[in-house]
Amino acid sequence: MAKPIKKIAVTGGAGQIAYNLLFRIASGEMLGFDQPIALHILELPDAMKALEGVKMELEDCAFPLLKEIKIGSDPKEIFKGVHVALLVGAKPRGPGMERGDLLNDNGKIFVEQGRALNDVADPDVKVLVVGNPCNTNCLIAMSNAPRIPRKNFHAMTRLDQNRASYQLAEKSGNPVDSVTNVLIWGNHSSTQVPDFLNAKIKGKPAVEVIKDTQWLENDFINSVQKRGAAIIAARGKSSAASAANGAIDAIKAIFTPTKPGEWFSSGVYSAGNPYGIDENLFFSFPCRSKGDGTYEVIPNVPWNDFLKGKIKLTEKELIEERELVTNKLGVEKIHG
Ligand code: NAX
Repeated sequence: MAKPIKKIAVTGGAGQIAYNLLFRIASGEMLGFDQPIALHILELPDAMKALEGVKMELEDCAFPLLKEIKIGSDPKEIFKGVHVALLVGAKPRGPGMERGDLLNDNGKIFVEQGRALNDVADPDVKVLVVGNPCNTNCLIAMSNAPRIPRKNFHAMTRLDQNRASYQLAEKSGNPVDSVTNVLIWGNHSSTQVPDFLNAKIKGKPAVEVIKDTQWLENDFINSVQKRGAAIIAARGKSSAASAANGAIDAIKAIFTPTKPGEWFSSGVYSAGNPYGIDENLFFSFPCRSKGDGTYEVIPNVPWNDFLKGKIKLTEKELIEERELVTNKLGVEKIHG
């Protein structure tokens, strides 16, 4: 018997990440090739015409699993009954814009969308925030959706993890699928901490395979932290196909049992975390899943002094981001 339809919301549907994401979701790549789906796509009114075009293209793919496409600009309509929500749409940082301005503008989007999810989505909806600054936007969305379990919210650091995996594979001359246990700690920003200490290549510690501490502590970390900027410099546009791929991997990770001894990175709510990180942040931790859409943070992944120093910096940045938003959007929304 066919499975019941899963409804998937994607925001920013006329944007460049969505253009690389929607077709892959519709093909079955995200939730499985036996899972019928409905796409509910949200856009701003000004971009509805472009979204009509995307809808036409989705129709022209004749995807067998795609049972319905709903488009619109009212989150309360689009989020009705959704089981998975990918919050991609956000304003890009404009010239001269400070981080506080961006957080304030985008914060409002995630207040509205958090409330709409709270009111109309499936009560167990899984939410992945991609729109930047994604960790703090995720905190805002979660804070405005008290009916939805806090553990259902994720901020995307999977693209960063994938970038780090590739760098380790390339440096060591091994295929990328021989690299495991790569992990990003903290914020999806230039303070993120790509962890080489715990990464493995062909099951051996990456530090024993690569042996170049200088490269690991400097070039590796810098290249992952600054990869987004390098792509903008080369392509003239920010990462889109790789970001869409990261979003698919991030959702697949919570619907697939994690292999024993391995983990994936996700920005998750820090309450009760086993690492002593501030308790009211979305922080990227090592996670594992049973494959049922839930996850747990894996304890006891070791830090050395080098990692610890960097992790404290990314935590500090997230606390600062939270303060910027809290002042503008009301403390009770964030700490409530
Ligand atoms: P685009 O500017 O191409 O598309 C964004 C779309 O969102 C636009 O069509 C816009 O009309 C729409 N939008 C804006 N506000 C909206 C709202 N309130 N409701 C619905 N739609 C809305 O950006 P794109 O390249 O697709 O990037 C989207 C977001 O992803 C940006 O915030 C970007 O910074 C972020 N990224 C996050 C990454 C991550 O790893 N977490 C990596 C890639 C990317 O930089």
